[in-house]
Amino acid sequence: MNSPHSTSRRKFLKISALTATAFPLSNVGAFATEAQNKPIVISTWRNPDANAAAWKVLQANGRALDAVEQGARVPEANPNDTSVGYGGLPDREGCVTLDACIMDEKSNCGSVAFVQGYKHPISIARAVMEKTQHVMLVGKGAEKFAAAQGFKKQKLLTKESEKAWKEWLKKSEYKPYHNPGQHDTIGILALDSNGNLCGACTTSGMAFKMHGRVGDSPIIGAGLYVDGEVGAATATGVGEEMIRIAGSNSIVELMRQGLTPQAACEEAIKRLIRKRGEERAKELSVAFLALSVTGEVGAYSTNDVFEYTLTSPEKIHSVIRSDSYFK
Ligand code: SD4
Repeated sequence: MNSPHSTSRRKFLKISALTATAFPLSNVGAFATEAQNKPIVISTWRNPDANAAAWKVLQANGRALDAVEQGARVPEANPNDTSVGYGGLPDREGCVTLDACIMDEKSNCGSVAFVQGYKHPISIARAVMEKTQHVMLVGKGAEKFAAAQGFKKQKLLTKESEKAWKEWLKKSEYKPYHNPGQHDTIGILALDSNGNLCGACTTSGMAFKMHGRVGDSPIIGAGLYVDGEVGAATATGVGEEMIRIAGSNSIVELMRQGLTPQAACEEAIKRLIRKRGEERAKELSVAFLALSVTGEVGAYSTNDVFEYTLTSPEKIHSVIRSDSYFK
């Protein structure tokens, strides 16, 4: 009889063999030389205003890094976006705690997690990247750093979010596994006209999470990964799932082996579903978005609620429905 290990090893070898045959490793690096340098921005969910802010930077021949930061700052400042920044839904203790990270074409990166009292964690993450020797600062340390950098402290809990929290407290049921359509963390990827690829991701995390919980969004490799020679990926949904499979990094590595961004996103979602089993995975809302250094886009999600916003010279802030595993 086969052990479960030998079965899954065979499955793995089958997948690896397919990948290797279809996409020989000699393709590595091909992306960089074929880049057409057409600017493009993609972001998770319906985010035309964020894309517009990023596009403004790219149209002025600016850096992809500035574009993704400017884009991410838009939902961070919007009180009606209850998954990001100001107005984000709080944890179960009523605290709005924010996670964010940013990464450039040379794999420089900065990240903050469990930050309270600052509206723009993405800009604090960028300051971590550019002004410290570290990649990640969390909690009080990140807040102390933000204050020293001149970021202004402010209250992030709006009346509406406080009301939603008080309502939640009545039953205090945390159901992150059945929440389709409720996620609107922004992951934003941009390619500038110099062929540089950068990404940013920012969120207030899962509503009513435990105090101190950190999701995938500030974790380099889980909620965001960028390799300027290959491509970039970002994620939204139940963060614990993306962390388990190092989702965004896995997608970029699959692209390095020659998979299209679409095929790579699909493989990451299928990997997650194989591990969870279809029954349980049906209740998981997870989506990935990817961009190759040649400007090719991929998007795939577990359930059919995910959409993303694309801006290119041909398509101005178009909202596109992603394909999904469960229809
Ligand atoms: C998290 N991935 O903290 C985030 C949640 C999310 O829209 O995507 N919310 O797990």
